[in-house]
Amino acid sequence: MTDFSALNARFGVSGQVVFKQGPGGLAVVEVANSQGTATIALQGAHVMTWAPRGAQPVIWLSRAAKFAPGKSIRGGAPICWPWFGPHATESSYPGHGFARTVPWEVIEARACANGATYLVLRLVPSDATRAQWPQATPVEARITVGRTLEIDLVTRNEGTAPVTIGDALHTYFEVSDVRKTAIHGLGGCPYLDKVDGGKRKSQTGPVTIGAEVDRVYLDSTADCLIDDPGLGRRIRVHKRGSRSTVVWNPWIDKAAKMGDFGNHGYLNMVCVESTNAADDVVTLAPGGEHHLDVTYSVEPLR
Ligand code: TA6
Repeated sequence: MTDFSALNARFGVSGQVVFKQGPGGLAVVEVANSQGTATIALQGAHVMTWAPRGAQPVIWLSRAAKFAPGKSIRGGAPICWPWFGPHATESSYPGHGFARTVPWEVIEARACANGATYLVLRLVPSDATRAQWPQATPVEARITVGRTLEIDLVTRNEGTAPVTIGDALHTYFEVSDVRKTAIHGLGGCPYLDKVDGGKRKSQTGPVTIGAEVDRVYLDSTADCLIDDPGLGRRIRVHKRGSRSTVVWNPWIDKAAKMGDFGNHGYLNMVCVESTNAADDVVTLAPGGEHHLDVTYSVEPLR
């Protein structure tokens, strides 16, 4: 049982940060400051909502999302760690790793001088996580909520041998109509087309979506720009420590099978994921640290 009084006494920030019970009994942090608002589940350090003050939500959270201990939440910014996609050798291990379904603890919460709020959460290892990942690699999510949202996922290798990880911020974005959305920043990149048997292809121009899309873009380090004429806005995804990007929309049939997308939910979302996926894994030397550091912002679409 989460002791909310103790959490609020230790980490609450007057007028900005409150810990409380959220949907499905999950412990959440509600952040509200002069620049923006966010809700973050302690399970998975999962940013479920974020909006700059006075603006539309930027992050899509499924209306049919299920909230339960040990289950991943459909929408928000799930953290995939310490591998992306299926485990390389153990098919019984969870897809996208275990980080998004286990508890994280609060390390720090404070108001920043510029009015934003800074939080640090750390994954709590257990016998179950150690059985799948015995390596000594503490991982923290350093989250800044303001007019922009920054999530810096930091992995440190405290062991004596090199460790290879994959990771991602599998972020779902809210769009007015995905069929009228264009994603810039991936032109010229090679990609693995997972809806076409993993064939290697090359992107020409912006990515548009009118059917199921599941692609791993390689050599992708530029900002991704999600242009949404319906909402008159451009979402910018600026990343460091990631050389691949996944673009995903399940489209109607897969969304219906998943059971937590809601009716037509797939039309109002697109995942543009800042990843270390496929061959783009990260090897950390002993003592080494990796930052997957992503800043999300919104600008008017001209
Ligand atoms: O990142 C794209 C992807 O790996 C897809 O293949 C897709 O099935 C998805 O993520 C969602 O995965 P999840 O485990 O959250 O259902």
